[in-house]
Amino acid sequence: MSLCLNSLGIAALDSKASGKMGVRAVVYYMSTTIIAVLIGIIIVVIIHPGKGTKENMHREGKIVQVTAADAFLDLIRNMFPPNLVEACFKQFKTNYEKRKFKVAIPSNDTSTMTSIISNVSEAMEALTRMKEEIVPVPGSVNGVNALGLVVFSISFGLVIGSMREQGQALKDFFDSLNEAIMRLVALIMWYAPLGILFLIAGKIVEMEDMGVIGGQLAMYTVTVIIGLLIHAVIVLPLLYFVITRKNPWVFIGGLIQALVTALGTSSSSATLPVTFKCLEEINGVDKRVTRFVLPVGATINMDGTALYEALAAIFIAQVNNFDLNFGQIITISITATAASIGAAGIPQAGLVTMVIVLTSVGLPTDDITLIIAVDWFLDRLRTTTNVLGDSIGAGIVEHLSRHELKNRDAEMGNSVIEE
Ligand code: DAS
Repeated sequence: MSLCLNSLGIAALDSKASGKMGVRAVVYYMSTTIIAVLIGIIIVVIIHPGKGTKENMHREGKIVQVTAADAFLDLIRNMFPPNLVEACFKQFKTNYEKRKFKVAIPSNDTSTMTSIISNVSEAMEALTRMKEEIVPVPGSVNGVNALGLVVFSISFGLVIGSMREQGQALKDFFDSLNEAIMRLVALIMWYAPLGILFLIAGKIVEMEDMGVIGGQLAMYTVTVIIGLLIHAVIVLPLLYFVITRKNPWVFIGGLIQALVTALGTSSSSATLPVTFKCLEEINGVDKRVTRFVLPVGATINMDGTALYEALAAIFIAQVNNFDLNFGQIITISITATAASIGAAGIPQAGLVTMVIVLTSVGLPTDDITLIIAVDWFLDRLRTTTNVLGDSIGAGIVEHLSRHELKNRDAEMGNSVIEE
């Protein structure tokens, strides 16, 4: 918490540079999260780990088997005057009859588009309900709402920055406090490998107690691992190379300690101090960037979690023999993105916010128990992906902000010369 408060506060001091940086960071967060969700959906549909073992789902209204054309045209039909669409709908349907896609949609009257909207609003309502019921406040770390901390830190830093000389004492205080915290973290880091060893050893013992996991669950685990690997080993390094033209593997090599800590702790927030040190001291990323991008990223940018939630929701649908239609897939994409933003950087937060995704398409939330058995392991992998995404983001934002940062240095340099 104090690290977030300090680093964001100091970052906000330089409000000119941080304004543009903030926009670049948010654009990066959203685009990589959406790519991650798409990877999750594509990979689980292709591998299809969930065989319909549970009896067919009984939902209000009857489930009818219609072609994908119907579902898609149902979407279009409600956008144009009925007579025009009815005509082409009939024509399209006759041509399309041959290729039957198994798409199950509840035979309700509302159009797919409105059902997306109603599903998403229902999911958002589930999120607020969840805030009261299951998780005190998404994004909360040790009882403090990390998002609230982020907002306070930035505004506090902006205020100090506007105080000029009057704020100097506070700025010096936070600078030295930050230095002290980073030294304390360096001390703790030396013990981290030992702690990680015992953390994972303890979990492996637990796994043996649990006995062999079902074939479907094994396939599901493999599917998640493939999805996360595609995002972490292909998409993110490629994005870094395309934008910065630098070797991503050198950059990622500098992050090993942070990635191992993420693997061991399953917590982006707990890894944050190590991520700071790896980026600033090994990769040499400008502190004005890391202090802004990392705390916000650790709280709202969770590519691994987003990919996982979309994938797991579709896996649960498959196990329930429930074929999702186009509209429901869109709903899952939206709610998985929202759920990953709402998830805290703490162990298994992604499992909790999965409630939103399942609720949004009417899937049984108690089926989360199907995947809990392997979640302690998959959580480590998605947390590592989250930390990698935040770190690559810092590298990219620094590269895109290099001109502003140079100008700021020049201005600061001039002011030092003037003084
Ligand atoms: N463990 C969370 C994190 O720290 C991710 C998750 O639970 O999905 O990033």
